[in-house]
Amino acid sequence: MLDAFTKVVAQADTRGAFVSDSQIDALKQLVADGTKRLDVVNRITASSSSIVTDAARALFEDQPQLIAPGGNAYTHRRIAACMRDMDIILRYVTYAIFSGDASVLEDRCLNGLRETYSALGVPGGSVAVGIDKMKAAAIALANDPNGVTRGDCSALIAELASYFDKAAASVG
Ligand code: PEB
Repeated sequence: MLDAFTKVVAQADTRGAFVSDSQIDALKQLVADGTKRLDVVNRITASSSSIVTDAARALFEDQPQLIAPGGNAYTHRRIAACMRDMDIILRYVTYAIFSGDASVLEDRCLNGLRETYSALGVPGGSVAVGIDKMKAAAIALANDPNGVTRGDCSALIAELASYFDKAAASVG
């Protein structure tokens, strides 16, 4: 598990080189934008349960076969497992945006998830749709200009989107 700083150190050390000017510039920018990053983490964290619940509800509306007899989310036990999975994935996305690096998400959440789902008969494509719905909600929240100093958050939002896309692609 790396963050934006340890990633740069690991890469430099692999080359046996000092940290380069361009790497330092990129990290300077990351520090300068640190408050925005923490705001994004805070906002998503504070609304995590509604992000998950709304996304699951919308997923089951779009794909009612999931909660019908024979569906992978049929019975409350499986609906609960499904919502728990979405909550776990969202939690790891917040860790990734917090650290500025995808490795925590990749190593601790997505690694082997496709195989787990295929063994359990969980339809990965449907999980990917659920992730996409969480992405839309999280981005709307992160991009909401109300109550914060306005500034350019486009790079941060693109980074956030990329973590959701990575999660969706790893199961879809
Ligand atoms: C991954 N999910 C399930 C299991 C595991 C995970 C390991 C099996 C054990 C259990 O039931 O608890 N666990 C989860 C995860 C991490 C982890 C992401 C990362 C660190 O440790 N079914 C659907 C929907 C979808 C779904 C499409 C969007 O129809 C999910 C939600 N996951 C789902 C369901 C089960 C499950 C388990 C329904 C239960 C399957 C079953 O018991 O038959």
